[in-house]
Amino acid sequence: CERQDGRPFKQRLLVVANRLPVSAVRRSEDSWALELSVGGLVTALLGVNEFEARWIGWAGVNVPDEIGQRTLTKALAEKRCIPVFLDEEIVHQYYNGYCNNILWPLFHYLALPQEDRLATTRSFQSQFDAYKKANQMFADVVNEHYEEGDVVWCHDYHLMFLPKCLKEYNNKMKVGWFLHTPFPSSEIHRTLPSRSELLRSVLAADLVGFHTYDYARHFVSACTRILGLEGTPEGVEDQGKLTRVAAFPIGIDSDRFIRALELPQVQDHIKELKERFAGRKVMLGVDRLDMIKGIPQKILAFEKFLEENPDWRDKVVLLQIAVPTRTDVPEYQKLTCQVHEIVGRINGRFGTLTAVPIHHLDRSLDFHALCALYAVTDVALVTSLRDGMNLVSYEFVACQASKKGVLILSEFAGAAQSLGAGAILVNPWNVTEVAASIGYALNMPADEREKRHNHNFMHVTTHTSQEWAETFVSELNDTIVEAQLRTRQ
Ligand code: ADQ
Repeated sequence: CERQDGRPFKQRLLVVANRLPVSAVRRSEDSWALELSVGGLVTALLGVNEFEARWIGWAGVNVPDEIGQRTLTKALAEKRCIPVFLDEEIVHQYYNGYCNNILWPLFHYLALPQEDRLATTRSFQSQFDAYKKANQMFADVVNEHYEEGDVVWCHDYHLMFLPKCLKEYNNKMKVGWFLHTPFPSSEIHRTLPSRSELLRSVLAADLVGFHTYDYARHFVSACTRILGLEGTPEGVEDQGKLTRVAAFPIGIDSDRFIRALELPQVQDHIKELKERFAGRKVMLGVDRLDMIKGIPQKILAFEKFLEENPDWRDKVVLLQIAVPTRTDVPEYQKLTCQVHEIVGRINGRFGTLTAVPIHHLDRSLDFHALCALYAVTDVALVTSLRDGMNLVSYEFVACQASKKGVLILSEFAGAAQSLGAGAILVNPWNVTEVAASIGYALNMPADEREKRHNHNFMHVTTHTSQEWAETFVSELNDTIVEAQLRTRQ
């Protein structure tokens, strides 16, 4: 396709997510420092050349003044980013409240403590009102920048109300929505006071995507049981309008990891780590410090393994790298203390004057250090209590071409559906089972390790993030064509 001026035509993709892929720090009244934060979604879309992507989202800072908003908008435009300005009160009610205190635990099957449950019940309506207001603010910005022919891709549980707002502005807008977390069983979703409004709003989209077939099925059942709508193999039908619902499992940019292993600085890191842990097997956990990741359960399973296998005590080390998130939330502060307490107790119990069994870091690692760690690991431990997909397990596999280490993976992570044949699947709540799996993984013969690794490596290198993004957007384009065909018939 070409434009009239002869330049190749690229379809514009408006990616709408709660956070922009850059963090902004104010240097003076009218100057900003911007730092690109490379998360799963950013790297997924960086590799997609078929579209001209623009990002719309919150920059993570409160900018109450007109000069600040004008200068930040200008600075972000150079990075193809468009800001949505949310004030502190909205952020508190919409982001900390409704998104992180209500939807996040619910979608991960986590019950709130009794006192939080009562407080949440009291503040529910005001938080939901703020959620709708914030989603409307995102819609205003999308609508302002939308041009005919654009596709709009909304992301995650923060923006479930957005498809409806967008279609109210312009029914012809092509709108897709993708959920990065699990979608829970309809029995869980139906406990939400706003259950119907949220479902109806998501159904306004042309295409609704999830990581796994199970999540898609739960969503369709919720629409059937709660809204009384008909589920079809393609999606959900309401008065002749079909919303396509399907699974689009995300991947990683595996080449980026594989290439990084060749870099001299990564090779240096690998050498240092090998020397540091010579004579010991390395086990690794890399997680955001979040309740869904099952970090205490993982560490308790490791303790059980050491308890039952005294011969291994000075021959294995667990490196747990945990990036703190949502540090202002008391529940997360409690989790940090709990993890520190368990690690301290186990190191006191099994450590020696020269070595400790667990190295726990409360921080993020840079990309090169992370690749080196993945490469020297013998056994990776992913024990999420629930996880939409879990990209850490993919990243580990991508970096294991020479070592062929073992992945122990929670059956409650979406990744269990794609890497299950090569990984050892575990129920993270069952500490005895995880401890036994650690022993099995550490003693696994080389030919079995190789077979398991090859299976997963093949998957990770062929189901990439680029393929994920291209498939979703191309299917979104097709749904529109289908809809046009139907109206023409
Ligand atoms: P997350 O819950 O953040 O993502 P995950 O998929 O594992 O979980 O992605 C985490 C990313 O952060 C990975 O790229 C990892 O390398 C990085 N990371 C984590 N800890 C780190 C550390 N200590 N240092 C450096 N980097 C670290 C959400 C959902 C997931 C879903 C993704 C993508 O919860 O289920 O897989 O979105 O859809």
